[in-house]
Amino acid sequence: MLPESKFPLTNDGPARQVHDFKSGNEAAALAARDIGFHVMGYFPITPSTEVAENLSQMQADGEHDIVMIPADGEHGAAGICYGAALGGGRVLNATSSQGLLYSLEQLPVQSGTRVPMVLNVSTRTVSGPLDIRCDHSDIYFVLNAGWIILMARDPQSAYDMNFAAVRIGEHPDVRLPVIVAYDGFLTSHQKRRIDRFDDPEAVKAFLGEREDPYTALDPERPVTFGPYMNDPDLINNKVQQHEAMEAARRVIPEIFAEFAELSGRNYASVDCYQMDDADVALVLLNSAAENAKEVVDRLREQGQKVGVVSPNVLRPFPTDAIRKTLKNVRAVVVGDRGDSYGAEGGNLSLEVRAALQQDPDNKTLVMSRIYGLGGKDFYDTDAEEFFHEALTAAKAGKVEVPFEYHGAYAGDDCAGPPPGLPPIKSEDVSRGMGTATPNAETGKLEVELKPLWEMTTTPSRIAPGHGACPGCGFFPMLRQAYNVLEGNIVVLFQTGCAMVTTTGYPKTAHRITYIHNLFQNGAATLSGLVEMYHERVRRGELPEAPVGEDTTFIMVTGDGGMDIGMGAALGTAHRNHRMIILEYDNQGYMNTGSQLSYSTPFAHRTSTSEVGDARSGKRFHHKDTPQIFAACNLPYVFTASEGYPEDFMRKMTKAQWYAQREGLVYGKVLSFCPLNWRTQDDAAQEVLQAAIDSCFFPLYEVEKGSTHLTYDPDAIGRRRAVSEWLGMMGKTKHILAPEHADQLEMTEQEIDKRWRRLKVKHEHPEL
Ligand SMILES: Cc1ncc(C[n+]2csc(CCOP(=O)(O)OP(=O)(O)O)c2C)c(N)n1
Ligand code: SF4
Ligand SMILES: [Mg+2]
Repeated sequence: MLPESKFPLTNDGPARQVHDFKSGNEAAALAARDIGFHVMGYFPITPSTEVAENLSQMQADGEHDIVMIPADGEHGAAGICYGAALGGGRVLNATSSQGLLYSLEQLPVQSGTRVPMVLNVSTRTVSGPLDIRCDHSDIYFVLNAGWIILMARDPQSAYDMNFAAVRIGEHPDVRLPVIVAYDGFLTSHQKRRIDRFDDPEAVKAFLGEREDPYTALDPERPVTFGPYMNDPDLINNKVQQHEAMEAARRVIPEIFAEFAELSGRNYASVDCYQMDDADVALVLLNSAAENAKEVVDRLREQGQKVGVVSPNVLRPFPTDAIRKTLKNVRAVVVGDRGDSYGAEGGNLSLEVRAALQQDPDNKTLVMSRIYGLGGKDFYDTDAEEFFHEALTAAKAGKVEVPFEYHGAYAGDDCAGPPPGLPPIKSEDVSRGMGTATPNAETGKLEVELKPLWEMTTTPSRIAPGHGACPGCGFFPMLRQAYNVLEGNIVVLFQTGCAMVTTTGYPKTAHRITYIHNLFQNGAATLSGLVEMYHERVRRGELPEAPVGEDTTFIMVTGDGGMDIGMGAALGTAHRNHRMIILEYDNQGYMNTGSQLSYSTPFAHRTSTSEVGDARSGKRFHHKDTPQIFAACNLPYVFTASEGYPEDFMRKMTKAQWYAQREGLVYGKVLSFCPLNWRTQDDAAQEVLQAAIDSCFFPLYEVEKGSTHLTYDPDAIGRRRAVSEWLGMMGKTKHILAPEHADQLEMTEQEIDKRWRRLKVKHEHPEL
């Protein structure tokens, strides 16, 4: 029986609730809606992206008014959240894997200054190599960040823990930010029955108001947040942080009890299954523990006294509860979905061992197993094996193998990658399809192109057959670029559709050297390689090539890569390394399911700028990336489109010339994406043409600081209305509806303004 409730009672029970059928991400988003956070700062990353996507749809439908701020990367998202939380309201974020790691630097800042918020982590393997599926290697990185970490084993607990997280973090004795971690895909994407609140008053009463001792928005009480603090004071700050964590040990059960009163669902710091008389046990986190419980039932039927232990709270680590639970257990296998390399155990194993070690009488044998990495499934047979190992150790009274990877297999030394097309040699592709010659009078380059039909005979540096959608514009674009590029090329692809669709271990479509780095750092990585190349040539370690015949370095990036990777790209541009940054702009984060990028135009529909009765489309204008790079005083900046091959290939010819001799080149290419633009697969030509003729995407170049339009629709009488272009795509049709006339007008005005400025630059010799 639940104690008498202080919340409004419905149906003679706890708060009124309804059944629903939701995944973990959906449940987290519903919790966010029901909690009514003030601000969400976020950046999309699989598998947590759906939290923001669901909230975007709910917002478009008028279901909540959380201010959702799409950050330029997770580091930015963490900053947005920190800043917002300093203002005293409730703040939310959701991320995974590299996203969590990219925000890691900010996490201790927030905990160290004691600013509560809630961060949902849909756990995923960290790179490299890149793997989008579940393990706990990301969450393990955060164990020392000073955040409370609640584990959610299924969609129901993902929903519930968000409510508890708000209260725990804001408790006056705690005041710490809180993570709610659930398993990527296994929980984030699997739908289960959940009960969710249908009782705003009861929820409101449970949550109460956030009360901050100080905020950054109180002019009556100006406060200094984060003063410069050295020895001898800093250690005291850390003691207070430690004390806050210790207070959380007491507060968490209290809040869980209150939550049980509200919901009827009871959480303990450690979830124990059949542990009262267990001889052996598995200690596992989240969904794997649920699988193991089924095996417990089977083994118990066979007379084996087995059980499962699974912390619901990882920080503060429930040391006492673990020690008590395992006191009489003879052998335990601790499974870690992530290694602490070189420590002979993952973090959970190490902490369980440490907890037991504090009890001098404890005799429990502990084995550590690394399992389920990179999304490797944990089946009941795996749990059976673990139990078998624990039972064997218990019987023998000793552990044969204290630490091991479970489920790894020996590679076949003879296998090797499957044979593909042979690598492309420099001479195969150096065929003079584009020739750049400096004009002594203008100081600019003039380009001669061979006829298009002749170019079709140039072998491609990329193999035919790829995993992209039919009609994807990236491949024609790359083909056109490669047509005119001479000699040896090294490419670095940042994360995105182009990367994912051309490499999938153990295969590659690249017939030249290819590198992947994550899109927050590709430009810096390639700049390092460029300098190593030139230095090794200078030292005589690599052959010196005549000027214009040495290796060309190209970074291929999406428009999203130029959001999160902008800092690294601008650093690279300011250092003026001899390389090309080639951006294919498909107007969104397509690889992760069409979220808005800063290059997504105003009012366009994406999965994080949904269209509904209350809201519709992206809320700010597209980023003018070429102008940003032009302001870096680079030798050459251009825009192009795969719909204008000759124009693009002329520009690529120039790009190579400048990148080999003078420094960094940046090019932005409008690239067709039928899937997310919501068009027919074969509509590239007409849609791109309309984007260019409506002056949304002007074709121009900035050569040595001077702007030159390479296509002027006004001058040749081909200027078209912006609405013609917008009417061609499913993602923009709503803008033409009468009720969105203001969006159309704002779009037209912005496009026209940018176009007029560009024309002025084109006409002025110094601009
Ligand atoms: C630090 C980090 N955050 C987020 C992601 C998830 N992510 C991978 S690709 C991608 C979108 C890339 O967009 P863009 O550069 O435009 O390339 P496209 O997918 O459109 O081809 C995102 C958000 C990631 N891999 N790493
Ligand atoms: S989503 Fe768009 S960019 Fe990505 S492969 Fe498909 S068509 Fe190409
Ligand atoms: Mg993109």
